Amino acid sequence: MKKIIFMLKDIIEKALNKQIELEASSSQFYLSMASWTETKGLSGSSSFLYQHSDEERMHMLKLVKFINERGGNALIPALIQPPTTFKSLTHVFESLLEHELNVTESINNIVGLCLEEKDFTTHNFMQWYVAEQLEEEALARTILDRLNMIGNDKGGLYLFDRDLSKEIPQDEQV
Ligand code: OFO
Repeated sequence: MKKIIFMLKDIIEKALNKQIELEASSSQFYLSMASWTETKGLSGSSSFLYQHSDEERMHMLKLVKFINERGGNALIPALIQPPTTFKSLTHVFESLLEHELNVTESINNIVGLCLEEKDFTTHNFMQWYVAEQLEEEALARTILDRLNMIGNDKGGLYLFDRDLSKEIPQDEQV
């Protein structure tokens, strides 16, 4: 039998299920970016993005478990086709940052809702996502700064791509 600590309010459950959808869409979007960069020979960027896609799936799973453990029902969303082509590597990371900003807004809305509803357990759970968004946005901005510095320099792009693969822990490389 499930150990239920407290029942989730419907309004919170709905918001968390919407977040599952958003994390799943992040995973799909970054998977598409990974595949596109792979076809362009950008193997470092591609490994980085495959890994990022896996992380987003983990973010989604954390929410699934949380909802179910609290007596709710996690809803697994249908897959939506993400964009499949990009103008450049800079465009990839600009899209990634834009997507992350939307995710942050959604997380902040849930945190606000938790306070309104006095759901301090979910509020506490969501703090992990708040911290994660801070890291993800900072990383995306750093990557974009580097790309903007490189501009059209092919040698610089080669080194950038090689270095990006080094940011992935060995045991997590795809
Ligand atoms: Fe789940 O952190 Fe990005 O989207």
